[in-house]
Amino acid sequence: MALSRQQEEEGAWSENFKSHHDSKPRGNEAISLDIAFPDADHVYGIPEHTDNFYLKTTTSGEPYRLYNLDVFEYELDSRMAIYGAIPVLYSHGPKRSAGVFWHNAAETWVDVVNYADGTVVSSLVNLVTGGHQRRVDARFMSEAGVIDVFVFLGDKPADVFRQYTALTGAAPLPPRFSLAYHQSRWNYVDEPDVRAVDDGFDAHDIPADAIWLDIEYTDRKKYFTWDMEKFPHPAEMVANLTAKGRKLIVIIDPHIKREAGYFVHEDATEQGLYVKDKDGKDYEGWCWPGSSSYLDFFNPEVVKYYAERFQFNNFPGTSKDVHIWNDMNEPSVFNGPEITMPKDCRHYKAPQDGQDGIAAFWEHRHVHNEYGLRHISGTHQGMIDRSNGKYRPFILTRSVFAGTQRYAAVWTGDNAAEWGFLQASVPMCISLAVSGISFCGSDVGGFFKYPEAELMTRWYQAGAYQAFFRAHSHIETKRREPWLYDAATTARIRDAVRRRYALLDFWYTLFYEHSIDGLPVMRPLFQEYPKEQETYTIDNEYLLGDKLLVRPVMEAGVTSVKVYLPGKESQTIWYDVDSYHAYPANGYMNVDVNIAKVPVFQRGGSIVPRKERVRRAAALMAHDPYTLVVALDPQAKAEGSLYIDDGETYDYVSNKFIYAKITYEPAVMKYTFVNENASYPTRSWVERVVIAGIKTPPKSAKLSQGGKQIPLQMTLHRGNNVLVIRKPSASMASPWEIHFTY
Ligand code: NBV
Repeated sequence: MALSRQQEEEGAWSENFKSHHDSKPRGNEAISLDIAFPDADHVYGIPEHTDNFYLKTTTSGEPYRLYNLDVFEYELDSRMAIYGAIPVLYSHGPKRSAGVFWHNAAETWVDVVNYADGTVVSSLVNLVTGGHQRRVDARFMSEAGVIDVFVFLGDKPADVFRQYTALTGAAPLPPRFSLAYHQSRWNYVDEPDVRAVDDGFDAHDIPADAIWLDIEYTDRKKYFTWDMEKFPHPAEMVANLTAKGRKLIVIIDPHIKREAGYFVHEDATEQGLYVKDKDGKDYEGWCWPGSSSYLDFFNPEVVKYYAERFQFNNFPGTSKDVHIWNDMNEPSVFNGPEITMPKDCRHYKAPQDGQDGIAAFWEHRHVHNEYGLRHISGTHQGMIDRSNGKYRPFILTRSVFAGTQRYAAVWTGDNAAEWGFLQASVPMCISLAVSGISFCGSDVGGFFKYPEAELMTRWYQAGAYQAFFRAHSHIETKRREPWLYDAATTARIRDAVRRRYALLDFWYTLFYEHSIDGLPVMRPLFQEYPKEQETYTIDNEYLLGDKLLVRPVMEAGVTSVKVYLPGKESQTIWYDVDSYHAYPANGYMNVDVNIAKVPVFQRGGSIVPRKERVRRAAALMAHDPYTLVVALDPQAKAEGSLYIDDGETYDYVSNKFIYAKITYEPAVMKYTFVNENASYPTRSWVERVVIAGIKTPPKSAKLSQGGKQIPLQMTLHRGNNVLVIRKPSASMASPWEIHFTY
């Protein structure tokens, strides 16, 4: 039976969704494109989902959905939309890599067919093509917009990952403290509570760099204000923290309480700064503060107004050491369709000739996935302006779009204290990392529910090797600061956090290098070993730069885990970082693990800088001495790098930093500067050089620096082929060499 015109157009010109109505003023605008990836074994990307890192054929079930949503208790192993949407997809196979960036911020769905999956479609094709065919097809479908597609071609994954960040930007160098450990909770309830948590870290000898305040610090969810009963002296509270080198991070959500007398609401109403509803009136939704409206960050006037709110005199109690957390910016609207803003809301659009009526504004439908990006870019602007461009801001965002990395770090939202969520944190962060966002982490311990000691321990151990390392928890869960567990668990958490601090300068160097080359910091194995097909589906281990391989223990009660060591063809050696025991790359091996063990391996051929003195916070370690761990390759060579600056200002832009290359070969180890006229007055020095995998130990070693020659002491640990040069005392402020004789 033929459909009537009215039936045919059902949903085309307006649509009802539960109790919501979408007026669809432009009617249907959907666009779609099919893309084939010949010679591809797998495709990756299009975060944010909880599925595996490699994408699966979607012929059964739903496509991957990209629509930024505040999903309550999101599911694991799912293609459902959650907080972030980055429409970039990569393919890879032994022959080549490719990428496609579908530049569209409207609701998007992506179907995937991998011909190797043995689905109906692919088996038909296989029948026609006569057997296994390496090919993946993808179909991008967006609800609105134009087709604006970028294609990246390369021999290997790094080529295409780099092209994507060349297009959308690499993360700028973050302030150094932000790579250290963060302590958060919804909520630290008042000033004495913040004080007690801060002191707790000292009392238990656990380093920490930032304490976080969630929404309850505000005067009834009015951002840029304080609850003056619970937080009567914010400036003093901040000063207490900064005296120990620590920072405060406060939340600022994008919804604004509609309350007479609240300055932001009054200004926004008077100056027309809110997102409009379909009829052009200020849109009113429901969020934490009750009735709320939403700043329209698409309007440059709004960004200007909002950025000014971060001026120190506009936000009393804040200083350069107060950084910002932007949550709920999908945006989350409790009474909106799918807990977000109606698609027919209106955003500002720059005036252009001849545009009136519906062409004069952006429908929310067109720009939905970009709302959070605009929010954080306003925060970023405000934080730079508040110090007249002197200090680097740190921002954490939940909503994500292409380009988010230029402004903020990302966390994976409201997970739960379950092993599955710990496991999901790795593929989620690698997927974000190849999509530009290296600065990623999950709520350590899980947001909902309570982690028992083993899960908590394993989460800290895993978090210590993820870029963004923050414990956080729901307001209704039992308190779980590290010392609230039994003494043995507290000790293991302490150990995990200290492991992070020991590697802080390594992390900082990786992020500096990322800002230059745009490559993921936390990277999938196949990025470095693109020909090794076993690596294509590994997403429970990853590399930090090209130097450390991490396989966190993410399973309950295990006494051994399988670790894949890549690089057989190039005869790579991997050194266990705890024992310096050398393992040849030979695919999978079993590694025994007790509750204290975190399987981490250093690649032979690399040098990793460490700082091993324990302090309360990163700032206090700035001038501490280094231990350089040299892991030898089969030719007894290695190289690494080190970046040093003041950790917080933009002075590095005018060359006030040291970017050093460190090389080792049997005759000489060298520390040289890569940046010409490098200048940063570091007081750091080398307190130890550890050389792992030494076959022929030298008889003597001599440091030469600034025209002086100093003989050095060495100890050989025969059992594990490790040579330790004790106290070379070379200054890191100028180049040096250590010469060996045999
Ligand atoms: O601001 C409260 C929470 C926050 O702790 C969490 O990290 C965010 O993801 N926020 C969500 C709002 C409500 C959560 C149920």
